[in-house]
Amino acid sequence: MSVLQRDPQDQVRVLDEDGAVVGEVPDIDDETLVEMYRNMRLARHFDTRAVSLQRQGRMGTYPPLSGQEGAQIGSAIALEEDDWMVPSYREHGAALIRGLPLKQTLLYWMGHEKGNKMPEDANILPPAVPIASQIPHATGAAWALKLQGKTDKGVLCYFGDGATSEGDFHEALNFAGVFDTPNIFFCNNNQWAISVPRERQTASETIAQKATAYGLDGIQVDGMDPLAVYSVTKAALDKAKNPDEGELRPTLIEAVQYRFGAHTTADDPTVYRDDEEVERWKAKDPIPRLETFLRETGRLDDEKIDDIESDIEATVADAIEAAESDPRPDPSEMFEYAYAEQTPEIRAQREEFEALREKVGDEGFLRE
Ligand SMILES: Cc1ncc(C[n+]2csc(CCOP(=O)(O)OP(=O)(O)O)c2C)c(N)n1
Ligand SMILES: [Mg+2]
Repeated sequence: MSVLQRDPQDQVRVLDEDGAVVGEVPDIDDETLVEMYRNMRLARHFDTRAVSLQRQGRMGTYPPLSGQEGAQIGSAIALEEDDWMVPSYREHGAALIRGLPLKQTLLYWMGHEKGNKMPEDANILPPAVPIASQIPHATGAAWALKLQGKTDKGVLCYFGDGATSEGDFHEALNFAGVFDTPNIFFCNNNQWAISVPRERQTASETIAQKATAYGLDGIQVDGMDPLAVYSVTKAALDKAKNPDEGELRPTLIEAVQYRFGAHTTADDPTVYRDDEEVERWKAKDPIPRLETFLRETGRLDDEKIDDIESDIEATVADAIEAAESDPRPDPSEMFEYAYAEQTPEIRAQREEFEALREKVGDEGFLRE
């Protein structure tokens, strides 16, 4: 029976908090398992460095991902090359797996418009900051694939628990059910939408159960268990591409997890949540859990971990160096990168901006 055929209240788990096996270990080769671990460590290290760059005034506002590596890497690794990823603004780890270089993520948060320009072959959309706005885009992209007869590709869309209160979420799921599109809707339920707790977001017992209203499978997974996340995402992708008779393609996955840090570097979480809560969730940290499993099954040892550590430190340092040495962007770049061909409105705005720049000079924009 598919892992998706269960009650939306029945959370899927593979590893417990101590890394012991409590469910069905997915069929993943040893190399990919170690890659999963390496990328989770890389995402954590990148995150720590990014927060410190912001604190040093070397980067703008940044949304940290620590605590969410299991959900991001576990799901992204399940994608095949031709699948699509539609992220929110916190998916730096998932995006890296899809082929978005760390330098590009840094440029985005350093305020370079070029940070919006996704590599052509990575099949990923740019970060979406307006909450839930990316979910109808994901349904539209999946519908387009279906209309083109390309249902061998799935579209994995990430959003937060707060996004499920937006109309866009409901419209996107409803449409996906009616048009039977190859979508995986992946909710990163990290318990908070800035300072609004999960229980103020919805009276539903789970977010996964919201799928039922749209006729879709809804599945809750331990989002800090990368193996469980991989299992459900892989099953949802397989079903999106190749449903059984009577099955609908789309799935809603609720990955239950916690963000260890602030909402963004502009937020102070100590004013709305207590240390005891943070400590309770830190005990579920996805990284040591996977590490214990990999060590105990002979896939990882001290020597390999040392190699991984020095490799990720060098990788992140190189990305920072590359991003910081990128030339300062030209202000006109703000009109680029959103469309393959500029719309008449954007062209007109650009012309107006350039004429004004000519007239008053760049200094003129800085006057009070
Ligand atoms: C449409 C819209 N409304 C409000 C905001 C301001 N805002 C930014 S993040 C956020 C909370 C989102 O929480 P959630 O969906 O749980 O995602 P998380 O940040 O926890 O990953 C809000 C309200 C926004 N960006 N877009
Ligand atoms: Mg949230």
